[in-house]
Amino acid sequence: MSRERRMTVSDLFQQAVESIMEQDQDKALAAVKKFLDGAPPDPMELMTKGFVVGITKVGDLFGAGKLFLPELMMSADVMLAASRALNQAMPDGAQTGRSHIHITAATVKGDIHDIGKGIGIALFRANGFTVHDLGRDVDTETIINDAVKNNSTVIATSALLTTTLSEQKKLEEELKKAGLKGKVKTMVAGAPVTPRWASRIGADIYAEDAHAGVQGVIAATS
Ligand code: B12
Repeated sequence: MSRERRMTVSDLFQQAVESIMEQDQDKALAAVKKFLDGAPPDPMELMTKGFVVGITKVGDLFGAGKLFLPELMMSADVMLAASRALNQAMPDGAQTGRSHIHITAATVKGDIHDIGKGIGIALFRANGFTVHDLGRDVDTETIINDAVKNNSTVIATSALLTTTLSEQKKLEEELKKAGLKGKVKTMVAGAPVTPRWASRIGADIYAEDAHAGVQGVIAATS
């Protein structure tokens, strides 16, 4: 890749960051289009090096009381539009021979954050897994029922609030009660989730990010 090309790509990362901070959907989608026009080997790179950086900055400003909920919501909307546009460019995982591996995915009860889950699911699908996306604010019983119905190999949950982390613990407890612990592997993810939390509650896989999630499923099934 030439030096000039590298500069262009890093300019697009910067444009993506700014689009989230400025709540500017046109700017975001223009960055996506320009990025995809360059036929990047990893379409998600614009997400991780651009949009995620932007939403993290917005979250920090919100946490510090320098930005308010309506702006946070508008930034999140821009983020979701960018995610959808990038997801469409993800490779089709049909040729991988992994479609028999089912994953039940959800954001836990009480939590409506689903941007990270969306990225995780896009990568799971691009890697050939069959994903049952239950959405957000999903209770434990619904998650377990879906995993049983679809004979899922992995249940992946996302929690973004310190107050909803306990739902991941509850899932482990309910799986134990139902005699399913070990039969279906659990993956925990979300910004406040740590390897320590995962091991404390007895989760099988900790996914720091979407790529780690894919590697975790591959390791659990090979
Ligand atoms: C966007 C956002 C929102 C949006 C969510 C929109 C949506 N559709 O998701 C909106 C505006 C709705 C929102 C609402 C709220 N939010 Co909010 N939000 C955020 C923000 C800024 C970004 C989250 C995000 O999408 N990050 C980008 C993604 C990519 O990161 P991620 O989710 O961590 O995902 C990565 C990994 O964790 C992992 N991953 C995550 N899930 C999964 C799933 C799978 C399967 C896999 C494989 C991997 C994976 O992979 C991803 C990267 O590859 C965070 C700040 C932050 N830094 O986290 C605050 C934040 C989480 N929110 C916060 C708060 C307080 C709220 C509200 C309570 C605000 C309010 N007063 O109403 C409400 C909660 C509503 C509810 N009941 O859930 C606090 C939480 C504080 C705490 N200690 O719990 C934060 C930390 C902001 C802050 N600094 O104070 N929020």
